Amino acid sequence: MKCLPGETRCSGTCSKDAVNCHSHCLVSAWLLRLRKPAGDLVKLIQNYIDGSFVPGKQEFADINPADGTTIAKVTAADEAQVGGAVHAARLALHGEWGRLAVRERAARLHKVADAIEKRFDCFVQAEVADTGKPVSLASNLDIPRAAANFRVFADLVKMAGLESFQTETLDGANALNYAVRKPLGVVGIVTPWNLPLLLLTWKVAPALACGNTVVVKPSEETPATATLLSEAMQDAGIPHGVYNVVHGFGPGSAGEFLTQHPDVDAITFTGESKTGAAIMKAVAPTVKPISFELGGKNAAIVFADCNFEETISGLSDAVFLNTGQVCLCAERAYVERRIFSAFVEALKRKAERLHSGWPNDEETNLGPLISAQHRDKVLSYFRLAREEGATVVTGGGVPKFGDDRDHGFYVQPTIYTGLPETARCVKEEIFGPVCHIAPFDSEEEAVSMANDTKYGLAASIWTSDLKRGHRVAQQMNVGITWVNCWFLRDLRTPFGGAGLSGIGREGGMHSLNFYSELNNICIRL
Ligand code: NAD
Ligand code: 6OD
Repeated sequence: MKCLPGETRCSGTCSKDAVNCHSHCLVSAWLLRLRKPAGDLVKLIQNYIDGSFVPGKQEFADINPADGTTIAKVTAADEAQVGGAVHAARLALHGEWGRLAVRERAARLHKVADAIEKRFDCFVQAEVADTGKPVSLASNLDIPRAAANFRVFADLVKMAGLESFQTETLDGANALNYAVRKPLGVVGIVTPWNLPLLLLTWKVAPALACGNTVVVKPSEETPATATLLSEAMQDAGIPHGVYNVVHGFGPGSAGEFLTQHPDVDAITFTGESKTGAAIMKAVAPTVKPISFELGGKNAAIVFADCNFEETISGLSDAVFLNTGQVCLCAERAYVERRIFSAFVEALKRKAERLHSGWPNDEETNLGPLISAQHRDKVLSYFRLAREEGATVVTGGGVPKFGDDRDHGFYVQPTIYTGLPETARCVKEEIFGPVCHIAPFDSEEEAVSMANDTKYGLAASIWTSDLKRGHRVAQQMNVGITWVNCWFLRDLRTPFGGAGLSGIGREGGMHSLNFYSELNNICIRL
């Protein structure tokens, strides 16, 4: 693995491998961190605008959630630089990128996927350092999915057809209607920190496949892999200005500068519901297409006839994967009363066997939360649950390690029972490794409790009776329902949420339709 361009001092031509390079190379910094004491490896993560890495006007710290150390400084784009990125993206629409045939665009997107795979370890280490997630998760989910996002949408756009109609009007005229697909233009993409590269590429890949150019604003907590992706774009021959990255925060910073910018043609956003509301206000004056993937308070319904072992294993993932920081995680489980006690006991045992280790330890399957601020929020819900009358089955606090992890942002995997359905801990998204389990007596009651939420992202149903699986799944007021599985993804399927969980659907043709402007052409025959 060689040094990367884009750093303040590295030209990108350094011949040393990452571990031996002492220049200010982004990825080598993280690899070296594994061997050197903290504090001497502060690197600079820059914006990527019109094919160049540029420093911004203000710096902020990129913190490693596993031990609270600063792993890099990030330089935030000011309003003029965000405007510069939008301008570069506008010009690039009319350059080489705009003239490419669809098959050539698709070929370049495959090359982006190749470039991600070539730098696989760099991406994995960058994601692990930024998020504290277990290396096994970054290597098996986040980074492979990022490459897959480019491959799937590259292939799909080549196959995509559009509807046509032969029309006979009442007065006997004949016409042929057919639609053509054009890019929307400059797409602004704002993303969160929980699955940083996976969620960013989930939007960048279809946007580029449809011929758009993009300005992305990754989360301030996880700036690294979006920046590394710039280098994959360069490797793949994506022209300057097609992919731009601006760093910073939300209000009064790069997020707001981008979403308010009048020359951005569409906004696609993943994050909290209340941020979605703020962005809706920001885009309203210029009336542009929006796609929102927002929060959730997802339910799992477990029937007594489920395969018990498989359900415990599936639910353990659904509650604790990525330390519960997946929008699809189940924070509410409804379990048929006959198996309630056995189920609570088995999930407790599973939770207590999770290993909260260093992220780069292969045995680790529970990392820290993303930040001190987020941990404060999760701990405040742990306190609230007690005040609301919960029984703490397990967890509810902070683990003690006796090493530098005590400066990180870990919490214990936590299970509660005994809360009323009206409790705030049952109603509000916590976004941590926590679940409330309640018993039910009838299918109707389970459906009614699961649907009693303002969110509507995902649900999972666990039963051996497939007829019941279909019946219950079809009554869920959500965008995605899994039966006897969770987070099993086919990227061609619609993805999104109802209610507070989002607006619109992405995935497969839904993404291609969002990222395209359709022009219907009617020809009188
Ligand atoms: P967040 O809303 O705080 O931040 C997301 C992004 O929005 C960040 O880049 C942030 O800087 C930016 N932002 C914040 N305020 C802004 C503003 N006023 N204008 C423009 N940009 C702004 O979310 P988060 O804490 O990063 O992520 C966690 C949340 O995301 C959870 O609620 C989770 O459920 C949700 N999420 C949803 C999905 C989904 O697919 N539905 C996926 C992942 C995460
Ligand atoms: O798998 C996906 O495509 C996707 N958008 C997952 C979202 C996970 C939320 O944290």
